[in-house]
Amino acid sequence: MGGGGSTQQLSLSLILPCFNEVQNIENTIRDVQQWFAEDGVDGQIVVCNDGSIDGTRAVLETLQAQMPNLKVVHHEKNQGYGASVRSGCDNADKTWVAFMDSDGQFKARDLRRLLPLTQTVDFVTGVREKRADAFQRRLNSRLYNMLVHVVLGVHPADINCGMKIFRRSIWQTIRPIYATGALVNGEMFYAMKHAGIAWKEAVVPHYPRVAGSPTGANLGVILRTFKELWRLKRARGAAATKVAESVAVSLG
Ligand SMILES: Nc1nc2c(ncn2[C@@H]2O[C@H](COP(=O)(O)OP(=O)(O)O)[C@@H](O)[C@H]2O)c(=O)[nH]1
Ligand SMILES: [Mg+2]
Repeated sequence: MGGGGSTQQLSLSLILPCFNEVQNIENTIRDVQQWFAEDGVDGQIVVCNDGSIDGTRAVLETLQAQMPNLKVVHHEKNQGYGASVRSGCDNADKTWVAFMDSDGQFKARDLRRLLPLTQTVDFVTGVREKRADAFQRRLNSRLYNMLVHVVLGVHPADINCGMKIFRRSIWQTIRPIYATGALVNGEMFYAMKHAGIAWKEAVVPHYPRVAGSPTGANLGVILRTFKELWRLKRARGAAATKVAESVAVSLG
């Protein structure tokens, strides 16, 4: 099965934004490799290690020595989820680019749900079927989705679903300029809206985190989410570009 719907082999770079996932990253990478082998994918994995301080770097260096199709990009300091997705995509070499979380909450083989839709559009986004997260996290997300719908005028069902796939040829058009954090997805949808790029969505499973801690549980991240919401709200009514800019500044 090939991206674009042809029967030819799928050429895919899978991006894994990764921050302090020493307990998960190896399993996640091995699971991706297994799926590549099962489905005969011409696959590359690009991990963006975003300044991890928990030993993630050493694990990645060991795996890199064993896996020729594993590329690792390091940020010396933590720059945020959005910056990490961006660096990963900048380093993708294959025809299609997908990204998903490094913590095991998505499974690469579930990209099978998105792939058929790449026959007709160049960007497919996931919708978490039953989100395996705590109430507070889900509530934050719901408010965030509503606000981004209103302010940026884009309407995906699950903006920040961590599983997405797109044709690499559109990357320079959708590449986020302002967002270094969670707004990264909103900015991509906004860019697609203005460029007239069609997208579709597919339901994907979401699995509980089995090790490590979600950053969504940190007070700092919750406050940052609300700060982001507040900045967006204050900027409402201004040109959407200005909105993105102010949010990016607030995320600094
Ligand atoms: N690059 C980068 N990735 C991050 C950061 N925070 C979280 N992540 C990654 O983003 C993914 C989702 O993070 P997680 O903490 O599980 O958030 P949640 O599942 O939305 O609650 C995981 O793969 C994390 O390793 C960050 O500051 N930088
Ligand atoms: Mg998670």
